[in-house]
Amino acid sequence: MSSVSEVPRALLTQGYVRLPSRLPEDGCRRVEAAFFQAFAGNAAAQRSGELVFREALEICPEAPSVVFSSDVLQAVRAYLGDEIRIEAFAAIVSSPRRGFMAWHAHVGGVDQSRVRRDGEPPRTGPRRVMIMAYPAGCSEGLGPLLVSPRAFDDALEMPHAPKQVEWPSAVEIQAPPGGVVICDEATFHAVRPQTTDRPRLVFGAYMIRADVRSVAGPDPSVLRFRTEDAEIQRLLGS
Ligand SMILES: O=C(O)CCC(=O)C(=O)O
Repeated sequence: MSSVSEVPRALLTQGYVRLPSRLPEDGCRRVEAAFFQAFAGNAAAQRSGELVFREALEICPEAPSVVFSSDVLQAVRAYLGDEIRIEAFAAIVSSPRRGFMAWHAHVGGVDQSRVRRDGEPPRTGPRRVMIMAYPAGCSEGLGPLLVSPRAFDDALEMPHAPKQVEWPSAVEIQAPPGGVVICDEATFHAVRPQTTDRPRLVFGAYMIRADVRSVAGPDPSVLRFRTEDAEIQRLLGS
């Protein structure tokens, strides 16, 4: 993809898009240092190989301003429209101990199973995306992302077993440092196991159209965002 005008078509026809631009290098370095330090200091996370930071601002208040760059927001708005909101925002740090992250999607929000149970309004058009931002990249050895391309109206059912690493439809994405991938909520994705000892960091941000009633959210952590950043305040609806 070389320009933002191609984002809507990419998301409608293949369910994901890699942004041509990268997040700012200095911001990436600072958020990386903050989250890696928190991961290193957590004995339970060292054992399990994964730590999910739902209160990401407590670790690094700058994180949303780094992830919601103007290029990222322009791409999301091209698909969802001008009025968008942050539904959830978290960081995940992992090590090779975690192994394979099984295939899943986020129809209705972070926890798709909860949304199914509570009843999701019909999905008639683009309404939610998941932004995956990689300050240190996800190159070979560092857990490349796997996505299963889909057109917007394709069936929502999972086509293969969640723990089967190699889906015949899978596309592997190795993002460079600062790389960003945006998926429609219905796009199945997974993460290959890491093979290097370096920790891996991903920010997962869920954005919805402002007029969409979110069954799952907004996430309590997002409601606790305190920021001077005017653009982020707008994205919070404040
Ligand atoms: O770690 C990644 O690359 C993807 C994260 C993910 O799939 C998720 O948080 O739902």
